Amino acid sequence: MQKHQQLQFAPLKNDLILRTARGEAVERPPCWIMRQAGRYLPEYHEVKGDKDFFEICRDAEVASEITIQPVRRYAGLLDAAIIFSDILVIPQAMGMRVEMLEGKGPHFPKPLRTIEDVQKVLDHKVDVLKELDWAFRAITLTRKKLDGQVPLFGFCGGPWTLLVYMTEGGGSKLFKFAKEWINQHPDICHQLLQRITNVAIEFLSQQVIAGAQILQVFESWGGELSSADFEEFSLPYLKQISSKVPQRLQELGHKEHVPMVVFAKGSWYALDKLCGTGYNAVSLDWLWDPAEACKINQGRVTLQGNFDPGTIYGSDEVITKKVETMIRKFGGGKSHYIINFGHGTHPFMNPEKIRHFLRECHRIGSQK
Ligand code: 1CP
Repeated sequence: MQKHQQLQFAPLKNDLILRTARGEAVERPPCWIMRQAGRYLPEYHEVKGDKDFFEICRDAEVASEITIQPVRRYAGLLDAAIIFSDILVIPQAMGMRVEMLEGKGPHFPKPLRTIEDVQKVLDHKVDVLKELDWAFRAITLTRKKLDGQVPLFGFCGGPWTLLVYMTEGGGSKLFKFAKEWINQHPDICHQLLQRITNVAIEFLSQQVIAGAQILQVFESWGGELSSADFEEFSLPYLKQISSKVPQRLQELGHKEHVPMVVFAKGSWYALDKLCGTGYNAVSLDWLWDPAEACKINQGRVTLQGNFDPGTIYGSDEVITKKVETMIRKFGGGKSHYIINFGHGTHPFMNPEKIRHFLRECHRIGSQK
């Protein structure tokens, strides 16, 4: 067993999201927003300038500043921070080159196209602590700077979503390469998914050791799989992550329970199974009618979501009305509910509209 000394941090002043994720009754639903740090905030662009995206992720001082920016701007309105990083740091740790093209998104100059390409990745031994040491340093520094204001999320990409990026070489519309891989070479895909899963388990566990207090797994391309393929190529790996991270944390001497959230965007057919997969919370995209999702969940887990991010382009009145409906349909928000968007913020969003959204979530969520 690895010897490990637990880091000491300031006590939490706001543990609302942790209590909610554990299923406790709460005074109001906690709020945070996927991609709350970054592109829509002028203060992010000021700090980023023309620096490379991954360069700023690796700079603990800058990454922690960007993580805290929304917490500072929306003082008292956000109940969690999420570390500024990206899901693609796992493929990087596995030996692949990933660039972030300005205005275009992620780009892999050498995506996995042949069996030999995959074999090379499988042969590459990954030392998570060494390869991702910058991520742990950024988390520890952020946790110190947060000084207990709100809990800090660690995260990673779901194994299937990472396989998509590694084979497609970037974002995709048709998923031609990923679909070729799973339909022509399912066995080697399983080997790759297993390897990604192993790295993800160690990465998430070490994020907690570094200071993360809650974890989210982003299976953002879940909805590109059929129900049967989701069961084969995504669900078993998501399940391993939720069961093995707590085991690994025990080995590492971490005593507190760390809530885990899963977001499988578009995988509506899998909600019932996801509610029984060992995660404390399941995040829903905005296509869900919350009442339907609650019916399927039957109180097993905390649900998170699912405001249509596009509503932020509407008037304050429309935002208020839709917040009201959402909270009501999630059962009023006094337990088993975390407010979030159904997906991330967009670069063009007006930060003041987001403030209105958060204020209304607090006001309506606090009503008796
Ligand atoms: O507040 C935060 O959430 C910041 C941390 C964060 C997270 C959790 C970033 C910063 N990215 C992510 C996760 C992430 N990255 C996901 C899962 C969540 C989701 O579905 O949105 C995905 C799919 C990515 C991949 C990625 N990284 C994309 C999507 C491209 C595509 O295929 O459609 C893009 C554009 C990025 C770059 C990126 N990551 C983060 C930011 C702020 C940016 C934009 C960089 C910039 O323009 O400055």
